[in-house]
Amino acid sequence: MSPLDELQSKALAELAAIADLKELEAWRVFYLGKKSQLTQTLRGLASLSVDDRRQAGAQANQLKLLLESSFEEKKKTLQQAQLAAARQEYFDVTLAGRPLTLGRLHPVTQTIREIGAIFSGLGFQVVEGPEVEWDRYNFEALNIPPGHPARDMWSTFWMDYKTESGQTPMLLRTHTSPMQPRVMEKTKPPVRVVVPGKVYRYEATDATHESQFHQVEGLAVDEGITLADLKGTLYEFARRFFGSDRKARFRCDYFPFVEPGVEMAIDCWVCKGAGCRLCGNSGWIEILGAGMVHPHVLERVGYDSNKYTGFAFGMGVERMPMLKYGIDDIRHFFANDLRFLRQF
Ligand code: YSA
Repeated sequence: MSPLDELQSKALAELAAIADLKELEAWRVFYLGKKSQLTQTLRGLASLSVDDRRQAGAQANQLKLLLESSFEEKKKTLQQAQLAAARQEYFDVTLAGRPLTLGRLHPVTQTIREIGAIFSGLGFQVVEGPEVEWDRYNFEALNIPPGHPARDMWSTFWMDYKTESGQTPMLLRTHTSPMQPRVMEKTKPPVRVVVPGKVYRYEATDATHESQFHQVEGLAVDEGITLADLKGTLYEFARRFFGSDRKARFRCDYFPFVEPGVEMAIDCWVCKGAGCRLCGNSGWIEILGAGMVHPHVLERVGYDSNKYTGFAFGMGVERMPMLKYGIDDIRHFFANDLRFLRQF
């Protein structure tokens, strides 16, 4: 084997084992650089006879071409491998981002927040309370003792709670009003709170009634509060929530924990007051019950009813977006149909 044959097989074997571009450059310098054996051989050709020079020159040049093309090929292979590896971590900052599927707040949650924000703006604080409640807060502290016929106004889900002294009746609160005595027990007047939350009624559902729905309770107690404050506050709320073009109406109503008691209604969105199936042909849809807090309720929590007066109200939350956006059935809110929920 001639020295150039040996050089060829050694160079090609080493080239095959090379795994990165740095090693490849060292290989090029060694086998094809100015001081390489091959370059020296080519330079030494001048001292040979014409015949020897022709033969040795042709072989050396052929080897040079082979090593150069093998080098280029290997370089290309290594560069492609390097690019492929880099692509795995490659992040193109110019690409448009993939859209995120964001969730959204349930329309009832949005409504509760909107109502809370309006009353915050009117000086009320937002507080929350328990959904599983004692009889004494849901009824007794509200002037509705056991056996009182007004208990029938709130069909109740009862449950028994075992204590050391036996079974004590508990219930799923039928309204947010039990938060009135709960707040007053812990606070001295003046009081101004709104209480959003879930309430439960053991009753059949229809287009405007659910067995689980939401209310926002309101309570204001201070010296000198009158029915005019109640009406002014609720008119202002209705103006901010529904807009000034909707009509609001107050009528007498009865609740054992207020005297006098009223209900507030808004003109029906479907018939604009003319009368239809949704509003029971009355032209109005009731949104809340309210009144001046009964002196018995104030006295039970230790407030002096000669000094302090107050108003309270309890509004149905679902009825608000129904009126505002023209939703004709309350059951849409809890049917979990995304086509409905995505509209809000
Ligand atoms: C009254 C006087 C006060 O000083 C304070 C609060 C109240 C309201 C009282 N606690 C109450 O629950 N009255 S209510 O039974 O008439 O309900 C109040 C509002 O809740 C209704 O005006 C209506 O908007 C809504 N509502 C009642 N039953 C409902 C309902 N919403 C959906 N489904 C039902 N089943």
